[in-house]
Amino acid sequence: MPVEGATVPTSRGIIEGERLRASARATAGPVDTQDLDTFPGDWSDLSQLWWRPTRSGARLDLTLNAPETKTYELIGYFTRARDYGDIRLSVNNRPVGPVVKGYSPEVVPTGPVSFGRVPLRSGANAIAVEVVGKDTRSAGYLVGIDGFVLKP
Ligand SMILES: [Ca+2]
Repeated sequence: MPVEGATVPTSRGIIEGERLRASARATAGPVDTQDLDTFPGDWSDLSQLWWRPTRSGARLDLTLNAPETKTYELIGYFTRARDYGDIRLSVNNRPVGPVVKGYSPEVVPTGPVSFGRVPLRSGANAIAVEVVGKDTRSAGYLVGIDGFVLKP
């Protein structure tokens, strides 16, 4: 946990990945939240949704709430590390690009990844995260989701 009184950077308007845990359903692997305050990096609220599947093809279903029915730019913030996999997202059963490459020799935030403009409905929308492979250097298929931003 962050030190009380310390400034925890929280990205403006972000839907924190770690707060999507209650709605998260995975076909394989545990889904937890992970504090990232021991790593040097700019994660929102210094915490992420941490999914640990062990193979390609595993899928994580999340519910993302949109304030109104309209087209938003969907932006995701993820984590890279030496044992992370590559993922593809689908929004309401429609695949969106790009594939997010998870491998890095160090634990680092990806920064913003845009999935383009996607039509969302007011309230619950289905976000599926599928592991589609990994870098040959990666030791695993882990996935870290810092958060999402819906840009009107
Ligand atoms: Ca976060």
